[in-house]
Amino acid sequence: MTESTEKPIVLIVDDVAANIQILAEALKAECRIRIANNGEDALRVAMRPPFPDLILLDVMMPGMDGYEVCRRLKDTAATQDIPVIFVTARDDAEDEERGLQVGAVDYIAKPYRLPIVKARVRNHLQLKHKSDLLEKLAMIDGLTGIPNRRQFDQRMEAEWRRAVRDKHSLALVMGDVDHFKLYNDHYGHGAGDACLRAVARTMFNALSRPGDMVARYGGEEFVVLLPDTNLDGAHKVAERMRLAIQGLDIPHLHAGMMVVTMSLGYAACQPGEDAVQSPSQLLDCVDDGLYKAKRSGRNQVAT
Ligand code: GH3
Ligand code: MG
Ligand code: MG
Ligand code: MG
Repeated sequence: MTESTEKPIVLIVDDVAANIQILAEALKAECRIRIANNGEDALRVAMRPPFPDLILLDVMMPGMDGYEVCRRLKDTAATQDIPVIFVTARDDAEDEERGLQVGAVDYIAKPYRLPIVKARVRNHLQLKHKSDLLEKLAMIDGLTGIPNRRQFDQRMEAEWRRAVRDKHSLALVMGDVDHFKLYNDHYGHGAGDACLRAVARTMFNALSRPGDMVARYGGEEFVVLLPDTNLDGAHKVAERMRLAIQGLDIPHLHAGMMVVTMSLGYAACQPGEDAVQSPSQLLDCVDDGLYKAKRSGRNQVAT
């Protein structure tokens, strides 16, 4: 489900319009209904956002049958987690077994009783909602609420492939809070946590494009992913972030400026056409920049 307040989307697939009608009528109070009259249409609807939260799928249809539709949904990253329930007149055990084998979560044979269909749909929608929530939580850093390293790694891989395909540049900024161990030692771990939250919020607010991303990479280290951005653009973002963090004016008696500051490295490359051959090599570059910024006295940016 995209929004917890929005009704879930259910796609009903059947070659007989009257069959769709019955199910749609039964579910429309609780769900937003999408329909498809054949397998090809079903795949088209299912593979475009907003994705359905559940699919009710007929087996026997002219052209592509329900088993094949299900198999293809399960083979596609964007749709493989959408629960599929077969609703079909084929009621022998072999058919049911086959339906479950191709990845359906449930199998309802006709004649069915509508209240039971509704209850099963509701149950599977609830499970889907919970697993969506868990997946989202697994991608978020618990302390700061921004994306975690796991989400960063996934986005990085995707943006790298996209940059190769579109011949775009790709840039990274890596920031590390200066003398943060001393900050914790002097102000306490609770204050340290609050400081990290403020730093995360500030970096997030310093992003300017919708495709940009800032993630918590490790303890007091943050990484910024900048698609379609060159070295000059990365330098600007890094410097904007450095100034914004210094501007927070968080007292830090043991830091050079007497306030919390950050050192940042930045790097950019042309994926597929460059000496930099992989996401991890670009990360090495940005790490080198960060190391340089630290060595040159902190509270600065370097590449
Ligand atoms: P430098 O300027 O060279 O980066 O020095 P530093 O002290 O920041 O670097 P160091 O890597 O030695 O210390 C990082 C500190 O960050 C150590 C650890 O206690 C603190 N830290 C890491 N994660 C968290 C966290 O989640 N909360 C708090 N409060 N502190 C954290
Ligand atoms: Mg049919
Ligand atoms: Mg560090
Ligand atoms: Mg540090």
